[in-house]
Amino acid sequence: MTTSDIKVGPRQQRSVCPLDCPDACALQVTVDSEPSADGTSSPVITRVGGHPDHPVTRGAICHKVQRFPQRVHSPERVLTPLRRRSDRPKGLGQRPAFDDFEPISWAEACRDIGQRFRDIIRTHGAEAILPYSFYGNMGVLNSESMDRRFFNRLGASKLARTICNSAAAEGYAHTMGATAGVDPEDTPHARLIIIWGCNIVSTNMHQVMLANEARQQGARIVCIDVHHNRTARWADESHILRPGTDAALALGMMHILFRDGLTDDAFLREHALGVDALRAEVQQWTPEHTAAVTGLEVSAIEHLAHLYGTTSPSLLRIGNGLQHHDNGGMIIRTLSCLPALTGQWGRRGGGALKGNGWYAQFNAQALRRPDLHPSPEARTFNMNELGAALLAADPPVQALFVYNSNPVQVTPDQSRVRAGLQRDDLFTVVHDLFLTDTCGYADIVLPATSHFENLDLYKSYWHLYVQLSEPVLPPQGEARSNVQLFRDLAAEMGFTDPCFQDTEEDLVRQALDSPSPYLQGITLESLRTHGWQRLKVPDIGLYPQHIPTASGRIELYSQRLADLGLPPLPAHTPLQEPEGHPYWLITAPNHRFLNSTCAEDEKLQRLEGNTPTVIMHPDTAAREGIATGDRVGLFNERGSVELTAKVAAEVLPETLVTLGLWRDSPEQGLQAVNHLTPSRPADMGGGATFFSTRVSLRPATAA
Ligand SMILES: Nc1nc2c(c(=O)[nH]1)N[C@H]1C(S)=C(S)[C@@H](COP(=O)(O)OP(=O)(O)OC[C@H]3O[C@@H](n4cnc5c(=O)[nH]c(N)nc54)[C@H](O)[C@@H]3O)O[C@H]1N2
Ligand SMILES: Nc1nc2c(c(=O)[nH]1)N[C@H]1C(S)=C(S)[C@@H](COP(=O)(O)OP(=O)(O)OC[C@H]3O[C@@H](n4cnc5c(=O)[nH]c(N)nc54)[C@H](O)[C@@H]3O)O[C@H]1N2
Ligand code: SF4
Ligand SMILES: [Mo]
Repeated sequence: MTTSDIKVGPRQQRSVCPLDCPDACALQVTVDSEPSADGTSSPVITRVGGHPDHPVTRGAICHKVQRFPQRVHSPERVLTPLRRRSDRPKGLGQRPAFDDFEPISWAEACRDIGQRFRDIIRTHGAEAILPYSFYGNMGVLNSESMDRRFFNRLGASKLARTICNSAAAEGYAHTMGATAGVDPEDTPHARLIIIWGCNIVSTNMHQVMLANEARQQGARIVCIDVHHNRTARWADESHILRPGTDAALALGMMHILFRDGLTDDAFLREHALGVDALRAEVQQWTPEHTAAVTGLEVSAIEHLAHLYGTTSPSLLRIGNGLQHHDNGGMIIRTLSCLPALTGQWGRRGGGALKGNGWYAQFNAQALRRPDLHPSPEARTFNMNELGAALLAADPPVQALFVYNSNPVQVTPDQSRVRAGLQRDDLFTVVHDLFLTDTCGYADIVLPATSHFENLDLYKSYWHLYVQLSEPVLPPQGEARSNVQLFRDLAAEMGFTDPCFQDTEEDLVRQALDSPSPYLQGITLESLRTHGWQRLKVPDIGLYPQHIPTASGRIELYSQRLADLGLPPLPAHTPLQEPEGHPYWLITAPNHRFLNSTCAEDEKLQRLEGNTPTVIMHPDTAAREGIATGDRVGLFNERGSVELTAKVAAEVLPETLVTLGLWRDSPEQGLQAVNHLTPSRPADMGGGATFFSTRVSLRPATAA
């Protein structure tokens, strides 16, 4: 009997979804074995589903991740290190192909990188090297441990990881002190749920399940957005306003709450700072003025304020979309004042939820070792401004190391990003599972493991469970995890610090060795036993007993903001994009891609309609002479793309919406929307301003 005769049945194994999505679903993976050519057998994932026992995600997962067996075992995966062939120039707008590269060994790859890094450091100093990463894999080990140690020890330039939530994080903290809010498991207690700039049907599906429970008990669900999106269609009512005017709406609601005696004055006296100043400030925000700024009807504003002022507990689920604007920080700062006005904090299900990432305070010092950096004052680049970093930094960036991110697709002002990457003298290394468009500019491509192939520790930035994910498969081909990669590069560079010898288990222990009260009792061993554990967050969260602002109160007035030269009171700052182009363009995520991840999956593309569309109001279509199905050019000073028109009264006449980060296509031409988006930083946190984009439309060509 040979090994292949032994029938090994499928087994079930626990895992965690690694994608940058609030739900951080617990997965149940079916692994079977497949005979290999050499007579042995190798494990294959045949099914990925949700783990039924997880208290929040409860066995339900999205379509994207149900497709992970195909993704993990895809013939398109990069399985060996690759070096660009000398006769294949970088980029030039082509999609990268395996043919552009020659396979090399890991030893050669590490030697090439080490040699180039040593040369650059000798000639230009280590700050000529720039890491570029985000959360393509949310695992703490593979996103912010050995990698950070390596670049710190190297003395590289630093990266401000601002592309997602940094304006909101700062804006929310100015009011509430920390990125912490309502425990989503308390959602069913809410009687009013306002989903504000958050497309939860696509981006946070378990928030929908929890809100449906509230709805069964009589809760009303309101959606406030610039697009009548999937979530608006599911909600009980939907309000469509002008982009970037949400702070104005919140100020108008506050005006009515004060005017009509709908505020909880006892709560405000005890827990808030600056009530009188705010009351005076919002005098000017009459319903008429608010309507003129937001584009909403006066009656809608009165209705929203009264609903909010008379329903309790009320939950604001604040999204990421509305903070991807020039004024994004101040929008979130302003919205987060609302629950205090009606005294929601401390009532189960009442308050706001922008994110809960603050609670799981893993030991970042131990994981990332910032103390290893020889010059703590080293220059920092805002990741949104990658184009400028590559084209205009002085002294220049000589090497870029990309992992856990696909900047050619996700970073704003893509044409400048591509122009920067096109530089012949720039040495670019990309570590990924696939030949992304960023690999089209790489000198060296390194094969990354999927998260099914290594141990990692996960938190959610929404629910309150920490999870451990054990490997389900051995590394495929010659793939190496981020942890392994940077351990190997540290050895190549001759770094002898003991921290570069740490195993994955060591790293998990170090992460959990934190003074945070919320992590007490959570250990590698207990996670191994249970899979997940709830953070020790006090019942009903922090507020209002423990408000981690400087004053210990909810800061309706913020001295810190005044000191920064920003309005100390909640404010509406009109968007700054220069005139000249008539439309706002909102480039939000779609249902079936996860940023640029999954955008290469043809089945998911088909389900998304095969082609990116631009949604426009019938009046706009009539004025521009465009019909559904026409190809439409969108352009501004940064670039142009061509998309397919969808005419629908889902947006205001001044707004255009397109969903999903599609790749430029050999057949359909330029269609990656980040050709159009601005890289300038938002008002707070150096945040991204993707949605403060102005564009013009070009005459359509008939379909
Ligand atoms: N299916 C899917 N799920 C995802 C992702 C994905 O790409 N696809 N991405 C993941 C990531 S990284 C993140 S950060 C989250 C993001 O998920 P969300 O928090 O839902 O944020 P967005 O989808 O960016 O935008 C939400 C909504 O904001 C609206 N919006 C834009 N501008 C404004 C405005 O000025 N005011 C108001 N009120 N609304 C506005 C958009 O129309 C959109 O409907 O989702 C995660 N989950
Ligand atoms: N126009 C516009 N642009 C946007 C947005 C938008 O709404 N509109 N959303 C923005 C937001 S909120 C975000 S968070 C960013 C997201 O930007 P990114 O974090 O760059 O997101 P992804 O496109 O998912 O790319 C992640 C890459 O990491 C790779 N990867 C996955 N696991 C691993 C691993 O273990 N190791 C390595 N080395 N690689 C791995 C994946 O294959 C993928 O290519 O995009 C931003 N860009
Ligand atoms: S992408 Fe989000 S909803 Fe889908 S499985 Fe992952 S965590 Fe769950
Ligand atoms: Mo994000």
